[in-house]
Amino acid sequence: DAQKAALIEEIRALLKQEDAAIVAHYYTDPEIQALADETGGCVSDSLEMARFGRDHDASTLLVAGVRFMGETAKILSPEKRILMPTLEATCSLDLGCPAEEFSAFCDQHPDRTVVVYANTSAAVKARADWVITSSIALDVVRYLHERGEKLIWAPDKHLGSYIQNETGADMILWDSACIVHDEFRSKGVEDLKAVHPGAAVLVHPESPDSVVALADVVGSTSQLIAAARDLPNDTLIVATDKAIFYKMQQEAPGKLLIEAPTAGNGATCRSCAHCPWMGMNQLENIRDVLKNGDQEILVDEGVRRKAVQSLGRMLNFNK
Ligand code: CIZ
Ligand code: SF4
Repeated sequence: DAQKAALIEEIRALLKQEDAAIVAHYYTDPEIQALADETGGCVSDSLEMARFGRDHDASTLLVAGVRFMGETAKILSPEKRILMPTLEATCSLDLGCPAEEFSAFCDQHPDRTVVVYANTSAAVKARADWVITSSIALDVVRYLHERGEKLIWAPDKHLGSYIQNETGADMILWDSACIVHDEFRSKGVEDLKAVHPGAAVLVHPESPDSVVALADVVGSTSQLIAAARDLPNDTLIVATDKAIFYKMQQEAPGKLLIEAPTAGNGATCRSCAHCPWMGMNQLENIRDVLKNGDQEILVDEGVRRKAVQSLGRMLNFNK
């Protein structure tokens, strides 16, 4: 509508004026992803977001996603101004792994290499030896396992357990979960498969083991989007945040995409397959932060210097 078109025009002008680029995650609302596409920004998974942020020449990055993604951008590009639509957008995995408690836990296992998921605070990344995203997790853990290293893994227990099963690595798992993916249930996926016997099942590894066990493809958001495009199946059952359907449907036109059921529905589920923090990113607060510059990500320089090493290992990792 006309009001929205005017808002988008206003944002476009502000992006130019502020020398800013937008990078948005696949779980943000479709209109945010469309905006990032339209304005020459980038829509991607968290590894690609990190690379885009580091390599783009804009002096301001507007990170539409959740806080750890803004912090990662700041860690990799300290000279850039990093803005977010709202600093209140966090993640249950980040919340579930407080830095002091985690550091004390690592101290109890000094012989173990500390590997953490990108979905953590800057301080947790600073304590880690490696930071990894879901798109590169298996490759890195396989490599460390082959070198005989024993690991601490944090914070997502489902992703950790999936990696452990796939690689056979010796891993102690931190006990935390994503409130979105933790709600998928194998029963619901099995029922859907009975109705659509030709369907392929695509699962993000933050989902419970019993759901991962039913998957034809397990992967990060960008890996699942590629699978939706490349698989021969016309029908796909997808267990991840439903905002991914925007990009997935573009990449797999004509295919039937079906949401995997969550444990609850409507009034009873915590997230109903859409991350409440990703949903805090809106056109209005994108406009506001470009005007006011108030929701800026800052990271302590001592923390940043340590975190850039563990993140750098991932970015420089070659299979
Ligand atoms: O927050 C998530 O669940 C992420 C980072 C997913 C992904 O694979 O990009
Ligand atoms: Fe965190 Fe889950 Fe939201 Fe991703 S979808 S930001 S893992 S709570």
